[in-house]
Amino acid sequence: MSVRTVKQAIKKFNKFLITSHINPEGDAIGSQVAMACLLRKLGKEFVMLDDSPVPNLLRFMKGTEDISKEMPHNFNFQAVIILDSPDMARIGRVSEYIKKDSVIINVDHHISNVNFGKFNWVEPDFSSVGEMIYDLFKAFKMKIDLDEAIALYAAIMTDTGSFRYSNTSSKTHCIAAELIDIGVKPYEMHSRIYETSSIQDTNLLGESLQTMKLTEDGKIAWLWVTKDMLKETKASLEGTEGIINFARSIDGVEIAVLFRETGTDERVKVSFRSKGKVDVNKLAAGFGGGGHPTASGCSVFGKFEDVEKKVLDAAKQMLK
Ligand SMILES: [Mn+2]
Repeated sequence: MSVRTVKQAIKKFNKFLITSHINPEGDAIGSQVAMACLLRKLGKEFVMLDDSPVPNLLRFMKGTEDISKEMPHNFNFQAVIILDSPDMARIGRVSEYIKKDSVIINVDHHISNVNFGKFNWVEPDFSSVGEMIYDLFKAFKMKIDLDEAIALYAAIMTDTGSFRYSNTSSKTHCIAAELIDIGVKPYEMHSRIYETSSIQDTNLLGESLQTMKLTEDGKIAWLWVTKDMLKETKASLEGTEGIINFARSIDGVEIAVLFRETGTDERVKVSFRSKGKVDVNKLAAGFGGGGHPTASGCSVFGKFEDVEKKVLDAAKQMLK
């Protein structure tokens, strides 16, 4: 399905629920608020509802203050727009409000998307859902205002790693250029999103880097964030997001792996990054996770050493 299908679907309904995935980042939040602006311009009613709170560093985007954690009373939506989520599990407890007969409009760019909606617009070649929402504005021939441009730019910038990852296309840059012409200031956006880490988060980075190891051939780099490190440094979980990039940035590394001990159970959150030769979406899928060919993740139960060995063995297998 294409942008046109989603346009037709939106035209049909008047009351929408908009949501995105748990632990949202720039693309999830930016595309949600931009989507909300578009619906408002079309004269539609909507509620934005997320499982997780908006990360503090993304609250500068206008509209984020309208993202609620609870469903308002008497809001009977006719359709739900789910953004940046490959499956229903990713939206967390928001799925409790979605009934069997609810009309779902699924807008996503994950190659692992399972087409769970009535309307499915899935574009694995797009850098971000932000890029897709941009196309939706164009399909409706709607003008993009500065606040919307900021949200779309934040979405695109986050998911392309500041226009560095292999998902960055000439179209991505053309869209960015247009958003800049509307008034977005790239240095300001970069500073707001990437230069706001705390001393605690930076100390955690130091601790985690100490654990970095390389396979003998230098193609896999991995590192850990443990519960003890989080406790010691008083860092936030949000502060662990960029750590994996340090493993990926080593010359010769094809696969970077970050192991994070998060909850109280024996669950390890595993993130993967690839420089492009290895499809880490497939690697994550082997453990029940998913994502993109160059960025993916999964959760693995078990003892630390066992999880590490299992995951690294699978990664080595992928390189063969
Ligand atoms: Mn995304």
